Amino acid sequence: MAAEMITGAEAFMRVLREENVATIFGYIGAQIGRPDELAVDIAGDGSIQVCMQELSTGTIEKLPYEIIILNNSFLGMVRQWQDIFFDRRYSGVNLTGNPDFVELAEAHGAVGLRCTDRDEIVPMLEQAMEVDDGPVLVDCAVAKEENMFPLIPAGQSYEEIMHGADEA
Ligand SMILES: Cc1ncc(C[n+]2csc(CCOP(=O)(O)OP(=O)(O)O)c2C)c(N)n1
Ligand SMILES: [Mg+2]
Repeated sequence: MAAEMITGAEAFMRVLREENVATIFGYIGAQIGRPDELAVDIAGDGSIQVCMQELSTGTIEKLPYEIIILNNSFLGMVRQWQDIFFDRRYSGVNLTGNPDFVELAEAHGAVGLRCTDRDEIVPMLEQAMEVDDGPVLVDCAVAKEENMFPLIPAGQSYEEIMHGADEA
């Protein structure tokens, strides 16, 4: 779901997407393949846990990529479907037991930063981009239960597309 937030960015950056967990592993290959550019993984707090041990690869190989975690303490895309189609009967989606991602980054020899306020993000990203001898992980707290639209219900067509309240 995190990758859905990148709108219009294709003009200045290449976006790797695979399903909703977006860029699992892809950013490491992208960084190795294009050493003169900066690979940025915009990840969910669920998806990063599939592969975050690869931070050690970044440390060993001195890869400068950034991992930006949009941390909503949920498997948000799955939670959204349970919210809309299953009467908010949540099952297996609450990630309040998440590890401390900043400490995990540091345990892998990478730099870990935590962003809890919108005003912090720009200076924090600038700080992250100054590190060029290893990965930086930025753990960003975001709204826990924000839904993502548009959405097409399972088995239906584009005619049944659902828009959020803020969308035309
Ligand atoms: C390898 C893999 N396992 C499971 C899924 C199913 N899946 C799609 S989105 C999602 C939740 C992702 O949660 P998170 O990374 O926290 O992103 P959020 O939706 O909260 O932004 C899951 C489990 C998948 N796409 N790929
Ligand atoms: Mg999440």
